[in-house]
Amino acid sequence: MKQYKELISTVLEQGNWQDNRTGIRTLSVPGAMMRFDMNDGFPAVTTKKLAFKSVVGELCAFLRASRSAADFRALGCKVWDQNANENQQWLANPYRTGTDDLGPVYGVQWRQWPGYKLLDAAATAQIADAERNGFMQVAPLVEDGVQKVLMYKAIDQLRECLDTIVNNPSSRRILFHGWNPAVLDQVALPACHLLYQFIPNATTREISLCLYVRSNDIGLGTPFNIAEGAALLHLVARLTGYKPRWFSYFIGDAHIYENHMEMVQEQLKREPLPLPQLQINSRVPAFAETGKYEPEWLEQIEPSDFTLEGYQHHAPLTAPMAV
Ligand code: UFP
Repeated sequence: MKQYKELISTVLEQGNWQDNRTGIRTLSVPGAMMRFDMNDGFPAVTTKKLAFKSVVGELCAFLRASRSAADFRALGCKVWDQNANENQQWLANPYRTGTDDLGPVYGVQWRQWPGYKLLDAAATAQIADAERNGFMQVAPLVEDGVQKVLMYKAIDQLRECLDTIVNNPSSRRILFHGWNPAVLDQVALPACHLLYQFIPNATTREISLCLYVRSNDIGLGTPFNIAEGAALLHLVARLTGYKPRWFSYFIGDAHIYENHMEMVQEQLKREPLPLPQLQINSRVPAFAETGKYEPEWLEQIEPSDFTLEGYQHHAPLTAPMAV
């Protein structure tokens, strides 16, 4: 995780102070990138302790399309409590359904993106094709004097990625998106890590992931998000018969909060330690061994199915999260 230290140094040396909605200033750099080779080990931060249980808890909750902080807590992840119940803007949002509700955050978009089509009622071939593709007719309506049919499908973007990795690995369109403009006003937090693209190589049997994060809190968010993306890459690789390889991590607004300076400075003094290995429980079938494609493990996997082996780290460091 030398690259994490380099990112901290870059922001400290080249960053500019910026104001933002949280009221806590940040030192920010517009655009940063890191690339991790999974052959070097699992990219867990070593200059402090990674909250690994919370990382895999959140990942499992996303995979189950959870929208309640209670579901995240039940899986071992408390990081959503503040966003659900302390952010004044969210508390006043008419779409919030009650305590712990987060709205249709990440996982809902990953697994149940609300997709609509408005088709001419006369275009029967189009309607039939949409129905074959899983869309259903929800309502007839008239637009500009033309009779139309409104169709709906909850799109499981992640499942479609896995299907494509298995059936058409040379595709350069294997991606899922968390940024749904139609629901930005309905969520406790618009997606930060938002564009995931898988790149399998059918010859080497290696699979890589490119992730774009629009806004990243380098002190607290970045180590968490790197580990979560890498764990997802390992899981997808296992379920589709590939070996995880490169994880490229792109950041838009890369920032360090003013009250995190001590935490990051302390890490610059520490030497990175050898990386651990990620193990996924053998009960989760490896396609490469069984020859059976079982994508339903996406929602069946438990946080306890992920283990970090040989994780060495320096003393834990904490700092307040800006909400
Ligand atoms: N943030 C992350 N990673 C996440 C997440 C949030 O770094 O996974 F959900 C940070 C980035 C930023 C704040 O500091 O939370 C979100 O604020 P904004 O929406 O104003 O960018």
